[in-house]
Amino acid sequence: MKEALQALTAAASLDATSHERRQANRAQANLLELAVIAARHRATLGEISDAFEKAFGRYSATIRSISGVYSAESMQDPEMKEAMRLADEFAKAEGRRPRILVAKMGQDGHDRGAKVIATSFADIGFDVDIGPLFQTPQEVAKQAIENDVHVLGISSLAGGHKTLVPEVIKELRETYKRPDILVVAGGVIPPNDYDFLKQAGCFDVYGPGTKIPVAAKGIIEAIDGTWILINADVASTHWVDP
Ligand code: B12
Repeated sequence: MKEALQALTAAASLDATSHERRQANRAQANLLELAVIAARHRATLGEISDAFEKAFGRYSATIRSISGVYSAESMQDPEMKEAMRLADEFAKAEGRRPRILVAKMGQDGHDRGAKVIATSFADIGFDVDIGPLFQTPQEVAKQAIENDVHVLGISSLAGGHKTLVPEVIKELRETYKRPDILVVAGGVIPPNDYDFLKQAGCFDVYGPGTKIPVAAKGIIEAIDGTWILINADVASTHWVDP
């Protein structure tokens, strides 16, 4: 297996060099074939990826979000107007807009929901940060702290929510002592798991078909003091309506 992986890296390294060498190499080495050979020698997908990474480096997706699309469609929606009004009021009272980090963790590459939320929440009046794909809970918590967000919004569509969401909450609470950062989750999460996530400290879960202004309104109300977190340092959260 070791030799098969080395052969893969060597061929990939040639491929990653000059155009001329690449052309010459094309005639000699088929990277897919070498990857299949490595797999037949019981190399894992991770080991095959590592062999490529040595030659090509790690791919980093650039996440772009655009503004104005959602508001252009929904300006007349009374719920949208209400959510925008709340965001403006929050900004007046707090001196800054409600700020959210929309994050993706684990091996989940479904980023459309995260982009929809990031774009529409920005149109509603949030300051929005959107994290890269494939982050660890530790990286996400660090980014949330560095960006000084009010809310961490996790988008999860690949079944990692029961591990990753509690881990990021633990990181915020135990490493950074920041139980005040509200954590919400969204995406394809079985409704049977909602209570588990809430017990772990998630404020709410927003599944497929979520009405965006309704979610935005609920989140602003949660962070502007309408709801008070009274028992943050235990595993479950308790909210009271004053
Ligand atoms: C599009 C899609 C893909 C695309 C993703 C493209 C992309 N760049 O996002 C592609 C083709 C790449 C893909 C690949 C795979 N997919 Co897919 N995919 C889907 C599909 C059909 C739609 C997801 C989507 O984009 N919806 C549209 C967005 C706007 O909706 P949304 O994300 O749900 O977001 C809304 C709410 O959930 C909420 N929300 C979401 N996030 C957040 C965050 C916050 C903070 C808030 C407040 C709200 C919120 O608000 C949004 C607006 O209402 C779903 C099935 C489905 N109907 O959901 C399967 C689905 C998610 N995929 C699935 C699977 C299994 C895969 C693959 C593993 C398939 C495979 N064997 O290769 C791979 C995994 C790739 C990877 N590394 O993750 C499964 C996941 C099952 C699970 N949860 O365990 C699903 C559920 C299909 C199924 N029924 O089996 N997929």
